[in-house]
Amino acid sequence: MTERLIVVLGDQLTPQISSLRGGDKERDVVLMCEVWEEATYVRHHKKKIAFIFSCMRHFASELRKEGWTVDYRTLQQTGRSSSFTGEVHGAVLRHEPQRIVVTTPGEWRVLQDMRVWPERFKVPVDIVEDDRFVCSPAEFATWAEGRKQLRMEFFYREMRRKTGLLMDGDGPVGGRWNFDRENRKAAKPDLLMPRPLRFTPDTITQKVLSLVAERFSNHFGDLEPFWFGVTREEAEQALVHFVTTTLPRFGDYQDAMLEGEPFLYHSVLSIYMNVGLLDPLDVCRRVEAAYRSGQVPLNAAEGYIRQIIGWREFVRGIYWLKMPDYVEENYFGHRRTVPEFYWTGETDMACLGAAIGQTKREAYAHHIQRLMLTGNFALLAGVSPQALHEWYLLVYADAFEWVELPNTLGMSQFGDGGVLASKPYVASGAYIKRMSNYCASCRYDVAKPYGPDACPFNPLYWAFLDRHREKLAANPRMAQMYRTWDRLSDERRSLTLASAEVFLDKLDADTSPEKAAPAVDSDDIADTIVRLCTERGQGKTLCPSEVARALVDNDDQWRDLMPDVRRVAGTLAAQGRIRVSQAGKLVDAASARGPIRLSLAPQKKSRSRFS
Ligand code: FAD
Ligand code: DLZ
Ligand code: SF4
Repeated sequence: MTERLIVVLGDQLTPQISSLRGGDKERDVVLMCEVWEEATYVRHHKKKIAFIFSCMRHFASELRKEGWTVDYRTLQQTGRSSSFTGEVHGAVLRHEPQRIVVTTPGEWRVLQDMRVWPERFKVPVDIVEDDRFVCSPAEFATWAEGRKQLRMEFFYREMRRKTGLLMDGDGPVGGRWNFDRENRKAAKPDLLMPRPLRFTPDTITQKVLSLVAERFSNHFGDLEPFWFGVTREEAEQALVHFVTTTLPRFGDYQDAMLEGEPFLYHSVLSIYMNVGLLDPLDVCRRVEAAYRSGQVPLNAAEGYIRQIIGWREFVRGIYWLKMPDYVEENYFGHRRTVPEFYWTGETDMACLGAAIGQTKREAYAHHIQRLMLTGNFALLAGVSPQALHEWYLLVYADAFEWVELPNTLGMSQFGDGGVLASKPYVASGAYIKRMSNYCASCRYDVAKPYGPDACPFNPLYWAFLDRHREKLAANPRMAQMYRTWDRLSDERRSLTLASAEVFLDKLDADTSPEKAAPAVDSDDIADTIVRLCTERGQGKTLCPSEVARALVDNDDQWRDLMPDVRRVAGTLAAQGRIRVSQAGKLVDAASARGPIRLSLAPQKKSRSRFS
């Protein structure tokens, strides 16, 4: 009989991961599974699925070489309706383990599913901490407690002290914690650009590429050329390549953007760190060593280390501190759907065309493109942070909810009202012109403030500030912008606002009706829930997606309606008209994460069954 069934997920590909550490190669079985639900709960970029599946298959063979018994289930074996829970169930039947061990997943949704496993499988489940981070969620919560504001810079100093990275006794090396002032140079096209290391797909990767091409052809993005590393050795080579060729200028050009240069001086290592092929702390130590041996300047080393032990750790702390409510936050009440061109890359705006085009090709855009191009535009245009969150989660190969959600909803959309950022990251075309060379080849004129040829970022920027004055004017960091806006003539202001409106109307008209966010009345949702539950019959359940699909007759729209269906279901449950359950237990529709089921409220005599 198997002692432990050790479940290893697609972003837990670290031989020393906590779930494996206490394991026994003679008596335990490792379960790894490619499952449909993980690949499709958002329609991930084809390259991302291929990357994860190939890394998983290589990791399984690495574990087998080390003597582990691995029960690896390919997508061909698990099939179209597979999920983690279904696969673990199958493995429990096959191996009859005495307990299940798994490292805490990176998504709240998956953790909620796991919490049901003990009762479902009648086997104890140890969900052990993911200690591949410098700061645990508990430590972050302690740090955050009692603070009026959570600011990365102060958290980062703590992490420097804790790790000893770039420390000189009790103080920072070089006398300053942060060398960002030196890191805002605009890149010149004639600079000699390094490129991330590329790898040729081996036979395992080639098989995965065929699988993804066959099964996920309707997903976003280009599958090939596929050049990501998929093993620990390849990730290590990519790290060495970065430190020796690219890191020296990472700091200088961290905020720059350049036409035809998707990677600039960025490391393209997040994919490897996020799935577990590189240890983030080890990466930082190697960067520090490069500084201490004189290979790279301090502004580069400090800037890079701050991204990892500062931002990466900080956003994870926020995620676990604020979930599950965080994902629903929408400070500005933005409702617009993701513009059509975010899916096609076809736009006259040269900067966005470049960022989205490379996102399609590479499943990668660097930070400033994500923040100041696609993020900035979406915020100015009033795109729903939830819709945008889904977009970012599916388009980037490094996107896992713990890191993507706080960056999107918090940093980029200010959807949390300032938990993560002290002010919205919004900018007009002037910023983009300063930091890039996109404007030179754009059909729009970055110098024009309004009118049909004006750079759309310009009127949208002022219209955004004007629209949200009540929420933003009191923020001291925004005061100067409001003063500038108020100094403009009435005529100039109204021409600017009109220009923004014309642009947004056109944006809406260009968004295909299939993708437009459905507007369905709450009463209609309530009627449909009750009707479908009644049709299904007493004691039978249905999925909220069935309600959403019944309300909109389009394959893409129903997802956008899901938050509303859950909200209305919660109201109906509070009124005692229906019940909302998860794995047979009554739950609160608003706070429950993971799949819920709806059913008619039981008649009085059967009510005791659930009490
Ligand atoms: P580099 O520029 O070389 O930076 C070095 C490393 O620092 C990265 O590999 C990454 O591990 C870390 N890092 C840098 N900035 C951040 C940050 N803000 N948060 C967390 N880690 C950071 N990063 C992800 O890993 N996954 C995501 O899904 C993700 N979504 C984002 C969404 C938005 C809207 C924004 C604005 C940022 C997002 N980021 C995300 C952060 C950042 O853009 C990426 O980490 C970075 O672009 C990855 O490329 P790189 O490895 O070349 O990074
Ligand atoms: C993202 C992803 C995808 C596409 N597929 C799988 C999979 O088939 N099997 C798996 O174990 N993990 C996958 N993942 C990663 C999981 O979604 C990830 O573990 C959760 O998002 C938790 O971070
Ligand atoms: Fe982007 Fe505006 Fe410049 Fe065009 S003019 S590239 S839209 S910032």
